[in-house]
Amino acid sequence: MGILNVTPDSFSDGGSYASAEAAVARGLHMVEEGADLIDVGGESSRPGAVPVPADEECRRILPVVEGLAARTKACISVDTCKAAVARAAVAAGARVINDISGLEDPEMAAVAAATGAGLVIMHMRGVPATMQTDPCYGDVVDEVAAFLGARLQRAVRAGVDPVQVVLDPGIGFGKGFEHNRALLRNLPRLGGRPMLVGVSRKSFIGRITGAADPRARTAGSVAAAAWLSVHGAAILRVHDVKDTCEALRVVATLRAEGDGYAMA
Ligand code: HH2
Repeated sequence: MGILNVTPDSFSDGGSYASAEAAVARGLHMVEEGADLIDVGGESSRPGAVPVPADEECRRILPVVEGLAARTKACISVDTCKAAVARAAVAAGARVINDISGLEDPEMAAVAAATGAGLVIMHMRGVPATMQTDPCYGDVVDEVAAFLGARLQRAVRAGVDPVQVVLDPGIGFGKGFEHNRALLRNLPRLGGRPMLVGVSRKSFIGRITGAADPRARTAGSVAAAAWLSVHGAAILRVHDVKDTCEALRVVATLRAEGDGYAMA
């Protein structure tokens, strides 16, 4: 899943696209580089970010979703917490709703049920404005698993088919370094649906590699993606599509059986 933020303030790629055409071109480029999904977002969720009104979010994303839908068969997802924005984006051609709030908007599950769109349910503790202020858990893996299970049930009660749903531990969303590490090491414990993970260029990576600038975190992000691809992640949300796809191809080749050699 390639990240396409049409925001002025995203932590890594904010303000990168001066026009909808430039954003569409970037999305198409990520498809050429190997992305199966393009995640279009119009509201930053970086720590401390302030909410964006629905009409402004629509103004930012709809021309990009429409432009991409007209020009690629790749799956377009919309990164939004608002049911009204999700509904408009699906009408414009998005096929997946990526809800980082995990269904806080009471109408969100109904939009997925009515449209049949894929639904990413992510765990977040608190809201972006305050979520990194001393997050505390007992057992973070148990608590996130319980939250994701409960929100999956909420979706099913609203008429969503479980096969529409992908779950996400929400790396960096109301979690400290050790919380993130525990979640990444325990993806199979987090629920009965495929897992999406977004760790690309986040401060979790910078804390390990020492890279303060998010754009200098590519190697660390690719290493994490490669590791996650063999430890329970089904979808990886990334900025650096080409590098990640190359790493995943190497991992897949090394894992493939049939060459007559046993694993040591
Ligand atoms: N992370 C971000 C945004 N959306 N969606 C899912 N499902 N999982 C994630 O981990 C996730 C997400 C934050 O990253 P980014 O979009 O690069 O930055 P910003 O929120 O500043 O726009």
